[in-house]
Formats: sequence, C-alpha cells, structure tokens
Amino acid sequence: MSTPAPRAVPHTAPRTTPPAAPRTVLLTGAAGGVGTLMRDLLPAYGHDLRLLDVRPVEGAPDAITADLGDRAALREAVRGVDAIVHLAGISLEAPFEKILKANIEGTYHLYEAAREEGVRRIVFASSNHAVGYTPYPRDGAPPVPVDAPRRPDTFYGLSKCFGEDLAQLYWDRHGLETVSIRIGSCFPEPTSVRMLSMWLSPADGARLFHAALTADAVGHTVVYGSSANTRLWWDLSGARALGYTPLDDSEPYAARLVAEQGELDPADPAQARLGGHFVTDPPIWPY
Ligand code: NAI
Ligand code: 15L
Repeated sequence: MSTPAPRAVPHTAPRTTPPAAPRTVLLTGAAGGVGTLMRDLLPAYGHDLRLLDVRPVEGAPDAITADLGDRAALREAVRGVDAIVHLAGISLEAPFEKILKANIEGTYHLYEAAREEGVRRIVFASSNHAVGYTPYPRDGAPPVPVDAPRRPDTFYGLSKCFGEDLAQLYWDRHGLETVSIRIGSCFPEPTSVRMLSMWLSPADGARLFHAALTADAVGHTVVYGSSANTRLWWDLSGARALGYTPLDDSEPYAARLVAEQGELDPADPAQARLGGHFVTDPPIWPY
C-alpha cells in the first residue's frame, strides 16, 4: 500500500517572535543584489548563514562556489541546514536554453539535494514576472489576489511559475515546505514610478524572509512581497499571515520620481501591467 502524501496544513497561528536559537540557513545567490542585502540583514534575526553562488562572494572567503547544476556540491552545501533561501539563478530575461539550465534544472537540482538531505523548508525567490501580464488595478479596483491566474511575461517569469509548481510537488509528495515569495522590486530605493507600487525595501525584505523562514506549518504558500506602499497593486494578506509586518512605504520617493518620469500611462503597453516593461522589452541577462 502506498503512503499517503502529506496534506497541506493551513497556517493559523503566525509566529511573530524570532526563533530561540540561530538556525542554519543556506543562502543561494549570495553574491547577487538581494543576496548581498540579506547577508547583511538576516543574521540580526538569529540566522546563521551559509553562502553559495557560482561567483565568488565578496568579503566571504568561506562561501561555497558552486553551480546549481552541480548536484554533488549542492548536496554537500545543504547538508545539516535547517532551511534554504533560494535566490540563485538568472534574474532577468535570457534565451530559453539558459533559463532552462539555471532556473529550471538548477532549481530542480536544489530541491532534489534538499529532499535527499532532509531539509525542512525552502524560501523560493519567485517574482512579479510570474504574473507580469496581469493589468495593474485601476479606478479603485481591488489589489491583485495571490490566486489570480499566472501570466508570465518572459521565459524568466515562466521559470518562476515552474519553481512554484516544483515547490508544490515537493510539498505534496515529499513534505518539503516552501514559501514562494513573488518579489516585487527589492532594491535600496525605488528608481521608477512603477517601482513605487512594487518596492520591497531591504529591511522589509529581511522581515519577510525571516517570517517565511519561521512561520508555522506553511506547506507550500505563495505570497506577494513588497513594502506597505501607498500605491500597492497586490494583496499582502498572505505575507502578513506568515507574521510579516512591513514598515516601509515608497511614497516619500513619489514626488521626485513622478516629476522626472510622469505618472504611468495605462494606454502604453509597457506601463499597463504588473511586469512593466518586461512585457515589451525585458532587460536581458548580461552573461
Ligand atoms: P542577481 O542577478 O543580482 O543575483 C543572482 C545570483 O545568482 C548572482 O549572484 C549569480 O551569480 C547567481 N547565479 C546565477 N546562476 C547561478 C547558477 N547556475 N548557480 C549558482 N548561482 C547562480 O539577482 P537578485 O536581484 O539578487 O535576485 C535574487 C533572486 O530574487 C533571483 O532569483 C531573482 O529572480 C529574484 N527576484 C529578484 C527581484 C529583485 O527585485 N531584485 C524581484 C523578483 C525576483
Ligand atoms: C525581477 O524579477 C528582477 O529579478 C529584478 O531585477 C527587477 O527587474 C524586478 O523583477 C522588477 O520587476 O522590478
């Protein structure tokens, strides 16, 4: 008789206090933009970080240099960690073959390594570009819900849809938990009018990753990730239910950015949807 698959358990009691003891967390993509920010911010929440990237991580001689295609290296890297924050991969648009290798096969290899080594939870950096073709709400329409149909705007966005589905499979089949965070724009400051709606400040990013690492019984949960922006486009209730309380708002940047760039024009295809210019002229991964 086959063993029944574990059931998704709704999280009813969000955890708001940091764990008593430091937890060992593998941070993939540690040399990248978000990885660099989180390397600075997450230790204050009691997490002991183990770092991994295909590139050397500046100022971190102990970081593991490994490609997501190297299963043996991944297996060693995940051994003994309590959780993984998975940021590594191509973070912009690229030819399908490159996305396939880094984001699709690479994420699969990481999940397999995690399953083999008994890791309990992964926090997966999904993206707004999984729903990039969704028009942003206008004229008082409600924020975009997390169960809105996925509408990837690029092969990159498509790879994030794959990652979310992979996470669901590994929860249903193997009991490996994931919080998939559809990150808006995580940068030190918003640099465009669109980002006023999408911005996830670094400090709120750390709050959200910490909540995703420590909330009880998440099964596979998909949430949107941004700050408490006045111009928010999507529903943050899922993230809040994990115990995330955003404290930042992009609005102080609005006057300058709107003066420089003007308000968004919903008649312009590059400005009418969550994914912004990714739907028309996505920035291309440079390597
Ligand atoms: P980034 O491009 O600055 O960093 C990605 C890192 O992954 C790089 O250091 C790169 O060397 C590493 N990497 C790429 N391929 C690899 C491979 N095959 N094996 C091992 N490492 C590899 O990206 P960023 O901005 O830091 O984003 C981090 C994650 O968050 C990405 O997965 C991205 O898709 C996601 N994300 C980021 C957003 C943002 O606003 N920065 C928004 C939405 C999602
Ligand atoms: C992303 O998914 C990218 O990784 C990041 O570089 C930004 O472009 C962000 O989305 C965004 O939409 O602003």
